[in-house]
Amino acid sequence: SRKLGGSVPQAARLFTSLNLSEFEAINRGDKEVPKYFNFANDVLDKWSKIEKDGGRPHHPAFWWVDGKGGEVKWGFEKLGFVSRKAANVLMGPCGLQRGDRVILILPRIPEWWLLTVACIRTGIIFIPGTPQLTAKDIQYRLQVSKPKGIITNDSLAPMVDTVSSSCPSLQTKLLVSEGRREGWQHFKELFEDAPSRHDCVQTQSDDPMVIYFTSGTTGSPKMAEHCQTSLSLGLALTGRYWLDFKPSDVIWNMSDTGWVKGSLGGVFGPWLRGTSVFIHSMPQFDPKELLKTLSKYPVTTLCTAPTVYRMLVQEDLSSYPFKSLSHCLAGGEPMNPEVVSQWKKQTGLQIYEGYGQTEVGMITANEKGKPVKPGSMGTAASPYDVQIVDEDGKVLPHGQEGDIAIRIKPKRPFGFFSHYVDNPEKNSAVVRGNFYITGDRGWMDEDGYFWFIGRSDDVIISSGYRIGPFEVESALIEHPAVVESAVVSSPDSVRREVVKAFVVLSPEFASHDPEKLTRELQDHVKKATAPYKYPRKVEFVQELPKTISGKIRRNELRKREWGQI
Ligand code: BCO
Repeated sequence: SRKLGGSVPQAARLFTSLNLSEFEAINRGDKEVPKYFNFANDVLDKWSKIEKDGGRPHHPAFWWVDGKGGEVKWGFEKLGFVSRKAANVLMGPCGLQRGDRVILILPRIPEWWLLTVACIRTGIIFIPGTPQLTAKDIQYRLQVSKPKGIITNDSLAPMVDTVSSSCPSLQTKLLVSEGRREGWQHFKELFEDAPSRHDCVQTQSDDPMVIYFTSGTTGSPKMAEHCQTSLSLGLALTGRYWLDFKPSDVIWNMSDTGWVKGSLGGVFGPWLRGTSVFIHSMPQFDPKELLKTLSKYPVTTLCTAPTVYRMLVQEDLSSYPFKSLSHCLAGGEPMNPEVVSQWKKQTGLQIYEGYGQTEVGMITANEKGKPVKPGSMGTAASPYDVQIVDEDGKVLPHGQEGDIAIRIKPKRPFGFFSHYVDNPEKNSAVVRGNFYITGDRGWMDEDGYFWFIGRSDDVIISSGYRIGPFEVESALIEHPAVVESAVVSSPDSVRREVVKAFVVLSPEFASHDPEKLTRELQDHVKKATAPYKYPRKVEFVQELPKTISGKIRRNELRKREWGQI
């Protein structure tokens, strides 16, 4: 049954309906965005009160397990208590203040949630990063975002220490681990001693809240900044009919803490609705472990990447009777219709695909209650007016391929990111006429359903990761064997597409064993940049196709990979 704690209690119903209708009015543009908003104060602390008054089902707001017997359960009241203490750690011994930037790189451990909420309480701008980042990635992030602090664990702290001398803005290093490290403050110790009283800062709705690094075709990742309301209200609301949360639901959102989906499906979306956030922290992804967890815990909603469903349908699903699962969501990359029907055949459950981006959240979705067209990304997610446009920004008729775009004029919709930080060129490059251009190509059918075709640029979407070819090429060129390389997407049955590198070798390496060299280059990339970007396919070539001016024609190589030429 979907109803864990019985019917939604009166107070909770009142809270969700009152606030959501107000927020939806803002979404539609019928109401002004409130001048002040803070997710911790205006949402979490309200749920804490409702919970205290007995108005919420009796299951945790946050429920974390590690599969080895470790378990953490916090109600909203406890979440408030621990995040206030953490807020005092940040503002007290760490010397951080409202408006300061902090890089937050932690795996899926409870401290990530509590420090995220603490940053919101204090108005500290947090910059999440995946724990797969390497020293070089961290150095780049430190140098361009100029944060005052960094929070990480003992696996990543040594990397930070190798690069922090080149980042003069950095004053505070906070270690989340059992052990200690010279030059780092120890979170656990400071947390124990921290007072539990903290007055949430009064943030304005348009104050910055979070910055995500996001990859593009050219250069290194760019900083996309979200304000206090865009992610926490706007994007959570745009995903509302897709996520379909009730306070009695328990969602397991599998996305990493470094991605916007980690916050949308693991913080803002569920907690806006009083829903329980469930996390099984697996050091290494394992489909069998995932299925065991769904059989053991009362997870009602699973949100994960299509690659995960592709891996799951290869398992014997009949051996894992799900305890409570009733709503399955997929996002981050396109889903294939065969997998949707295999999953439905074996589990009886529909997969609802959504399509979104770090910058703007959910763009289209297969919403609960609407017919699903397998293979389609669903219809425009409220309040976005999503269209297919041509190169002049003119709306194209149904059925015609073009750029997937969101109308931003005359009024920029609620939920949009504020801007790319310090990047006027990128800010103007994504606008064409009245539209924000997503960089994705697709078409819309006569019923308003969107169908994905591919990227209009060289970005690779593999297993839900957005990978910039330049980042992989930059890593490859550091290896002595590589004279030059071109990185493009290549088809793959599980990850839909993978990174493929075409490599021109230096003469000294030309006679090396190609298999050994492939592994060496792959390992090199895994060390030089976040490992998820490593080229799963490598081909050695004599030369790369180039334009007359000497620019590598990635497009030609990609088309070759996909059998288009
Ligand atoms: O596959 P390999 O074993 O060859 O390589 C894997 C790892 O083993 C390796 N690796 C990881 N840490 C390493 C390391 N190697 C050396 N040293 C380390 N420290 O690197 C490769 C990483 O690949 P992976 O992350 O794909 O691993 P895996 O285990 O195959 O995981 C599969 C998925 C599906 C669980 C994973 O790919 C995933 O989580 N994908 C989803 C990404 C996601 O959440 N995207 C959403 C972005 S936000 C968005 O789209 C906006 C929507 C609103």
